[in-house]
Amino acid sequence: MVGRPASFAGLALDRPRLMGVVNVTPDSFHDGGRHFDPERAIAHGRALARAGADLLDIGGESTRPGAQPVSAEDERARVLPIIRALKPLGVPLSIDSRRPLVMEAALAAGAMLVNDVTALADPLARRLVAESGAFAILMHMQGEPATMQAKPTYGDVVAEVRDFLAARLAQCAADGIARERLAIDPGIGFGKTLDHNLALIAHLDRLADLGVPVVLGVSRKSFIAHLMGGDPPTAARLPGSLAAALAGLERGASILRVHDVAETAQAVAMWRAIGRA
Ligand code: HH2
Repeated sequence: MVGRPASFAGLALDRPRLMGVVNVTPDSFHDGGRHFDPERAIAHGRALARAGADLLDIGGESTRPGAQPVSAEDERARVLPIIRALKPLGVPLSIDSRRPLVMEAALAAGAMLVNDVTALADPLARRLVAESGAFAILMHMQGEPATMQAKPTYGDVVAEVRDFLAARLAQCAADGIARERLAIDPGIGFGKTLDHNLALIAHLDRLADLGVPVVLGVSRKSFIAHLMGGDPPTAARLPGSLAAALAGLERGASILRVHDVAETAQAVAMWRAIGRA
């Protein structure tokens, strides 16, 4: 058991931090199309910051199951105006991308954090993060978004995700990225069944033991619908999202990646107050 990290991306981790999601896409699984218009994306980012977001994660490509990739040029054109407009807020900005070209442009425009669902698989991405001094989130995914939910298979999902993230942390260190600049994420819903997702949240402490901050993204995801044995639309998945988020905090998550910042902030405030009482 190692001590918990004190800070990440300039934020003290003495309390849970909320990363608000700004999807500048037509097809994201929950809010696709809602903030595709740049003015709407910018207004949404500002609203999330007012609601208490500690970080804003800006994405220009959906990675939902079955999503088709977009070109790096299109992705860059979607996110850059949003990053430039939100920069003056003073809230740390994250670029949610797996493409070095997009990451590089986003960092130049004012982002300080790379959130990569491929955990910096591309050596160019690792070099970029090392040379720029940016922060990065390494997320686990089995397969590719287009096919990852076809047949997710693990022996021991918690051990395999932990081993993957430990190996990628070591690779990043070998490539010159300071450990203090890295966080890890189990990648809920990325090549995982309901049982895989539940096991990863239940045993998140085993990831936290790696000694870097743990990011958890459960917000509105389909495992909540699967638990209920049907398909409640994403609009009806807030209660399950909040319950899973608090369970993650109990087990060592430091940052929650959420669509609903105000609602999550209230749930976290109550959870903390009870913990202190
Ligand atoms: N989930 C999504 C995207 N990026 N990054 C991290 N670190 N962790 C996650 O759990 C995670 C992520 C999927 O959510 P969203 O961005 O809302 O949907 P889409 O990929 O359809 O745009």
